[in-house]
Amino acid sequence: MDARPVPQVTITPDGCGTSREVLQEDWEDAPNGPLRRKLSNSSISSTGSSAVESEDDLLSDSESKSKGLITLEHLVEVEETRPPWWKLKTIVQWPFSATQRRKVSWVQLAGHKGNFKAADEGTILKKFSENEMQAFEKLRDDSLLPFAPGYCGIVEKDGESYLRMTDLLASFNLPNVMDCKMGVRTYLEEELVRAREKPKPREDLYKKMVEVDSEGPTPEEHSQRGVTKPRYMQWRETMSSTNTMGFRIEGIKHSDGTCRTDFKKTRSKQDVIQVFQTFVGGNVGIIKSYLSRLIKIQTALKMSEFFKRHEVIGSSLLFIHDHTDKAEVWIIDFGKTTALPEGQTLSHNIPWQEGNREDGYLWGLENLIQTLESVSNAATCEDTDTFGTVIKENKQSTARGDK
Ligand code: I3P
Repeated sequence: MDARPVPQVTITPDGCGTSREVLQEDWEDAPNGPLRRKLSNSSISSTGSSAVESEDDLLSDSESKSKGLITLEHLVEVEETRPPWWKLKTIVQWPFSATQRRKVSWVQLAGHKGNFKAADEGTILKKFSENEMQAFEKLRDDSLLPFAPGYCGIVEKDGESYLRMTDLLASFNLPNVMDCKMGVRTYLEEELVRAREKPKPREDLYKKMVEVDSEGPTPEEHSQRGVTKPRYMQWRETMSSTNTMGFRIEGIKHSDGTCRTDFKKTRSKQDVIQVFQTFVGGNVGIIKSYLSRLIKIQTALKMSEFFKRHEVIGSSLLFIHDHTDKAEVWIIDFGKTTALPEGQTLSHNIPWQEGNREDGYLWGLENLIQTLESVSNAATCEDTDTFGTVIKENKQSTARGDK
């Protein structure tokens, strides 16, 4: 049988494989033991490739460390009877039969690598997190339910617990995927307190910081070659659009398999607009579908009892579209979503001050909607020569359908 080579997925090395091993001290320090560590599950991406011999090889991963959403694509020797880009939409279509095993490349845009495992068709398994499980349980009768992955319960596999959830990519054909981390803050207040009480400089975070900005660390941090986690997270927030816009772009995977995760310095409104513009390829239909879905999410968030009573940190909006113009946005990653004490609620719209637990989620969402509106206007306005700079006032609200 004739075998056809398929272009290898090209992966941007930035940020890839830069996460560190989990250290014993992380567990020891954790207020709630191992589960505390499991709460931490969202961040930027990494990529890798490996010859997969079994379902489990995929994620038992000596490639280790880093992050979440997984897509797989064939690299080589796809049989003639299948289209050249015959694709595993996600790990859920695993396993191959013995003769179908192929070298695959996978990419993760968000969440810690090694967190996912294959499951029955249409679902994926994500490493158990108490916070995430609680969130899914509480969302069962909340207005946000239609916008979060479907939750199918806890699954035990190889001595580990997983949450089974729907595979959001399963209904797409060669999707384009973008992960936007929401909110003005990406660390929990308790992480701040812990770092203050017992500062633990980390070399891996120092190195990641220097990689982006050699001037980033203070002289003291340079001499100890380490930065604490909240310090790193705060630096990430100021370098990106987290602080200024209440969301940031974490990673993008295009339908051709290329992946970008080098958005650590994507900060200005204009830069963010440009990234979105490239992502949607100027397709007004897709932009409008995204906008309409975001506005529905905004309405649901404002009605949501769950949202009112939770600090939502490190959660992302996942944008997915394909060449059929199908476009969806999903709320994902609840590993650092924590319930407030009884009786306390958040506005999600006012500035954070330590102690108030505000996360700026709604403010970020409003900015995200305005960003998409700018992209929409730019795509439809012939008079616009530079995205985000020359946008006609009277077109500002067209995407929302305002009169
Ligand atoms: C990571 C990112 C993640 C964070 C991770 C950071 O940095 O901020 O959100 O995980 O912490 O290293 P970057 O995006 O620059 O790679 P959590 O959100 O789960 O805390 P970690 O190294 O302790 O996993």
